[in-house]
Amino acid sequence: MSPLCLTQLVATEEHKVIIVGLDNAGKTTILYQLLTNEVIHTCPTIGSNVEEIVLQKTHFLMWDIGGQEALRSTWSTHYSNTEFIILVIDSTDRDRLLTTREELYKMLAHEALRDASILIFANKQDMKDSMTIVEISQFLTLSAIKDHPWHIQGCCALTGEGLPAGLQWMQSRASAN
Ligand SMILES: Nc1nc2c(ncn2[C@@H]2O[C@H](COP(=O)(O)OP(=O)(O)OP(=O)(O)O)[C@@H](O)[C@H]2O)c(=O)[nH]1
Ligand SMILES: [Mg+2]
Repeated sequence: MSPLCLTQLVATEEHKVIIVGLDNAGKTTILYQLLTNEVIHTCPTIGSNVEEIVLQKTHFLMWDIGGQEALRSTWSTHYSNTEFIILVIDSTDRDRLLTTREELYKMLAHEALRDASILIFANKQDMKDSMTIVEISQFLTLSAIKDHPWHIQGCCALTGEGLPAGLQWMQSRASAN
């Protein structure tokens, strides 16, 4: 293989990302806001959407997976080779934060996600009654997570606020590996 081919291969290395979280959290809205800088009209995702997002030569292949209860058991079929988990939380959904917490710890204990880093998007920060990053971090006991790199970022998928900062964290982790 010529050095040029090798350079091209390295330059197009893709980092696999799964976007998970309960239904209505805003996963699909986030994916397409990242891709197009626009808000798209979404329907509940049955199955998955996959898109490539490029940030400063870092290529992320992002799988947005449906979050309805009946679909959550299918998340694990997407786990192999995952480098990043993006967990999206509807910050107004106090009633289901416990369910999110259970799903988070189930994922972190999964063998196939042993080496994955986790970005938590506390979405819908535009809503008046949204929980703060501190509240969510405490409820999820994030500071106790020692075996996976993690980061929590507040965001609003409608305006895009907070999304670049989250992506930037992933990019810095991707180049650290
Ligand atoms: N106010 C507000 N609404 C949002 C935000 N992000 C998403 N939404 C709305 O939340 C609803 C659900 O968004 P989706 O992106 O379809 O949610 P999802 O997580 O993909 O849901 P499933 O596909 O069922 O798992 C839509 O009506 C979005 O417009 C946000 O930051 N603020
Ligand atoms: Mg969706």
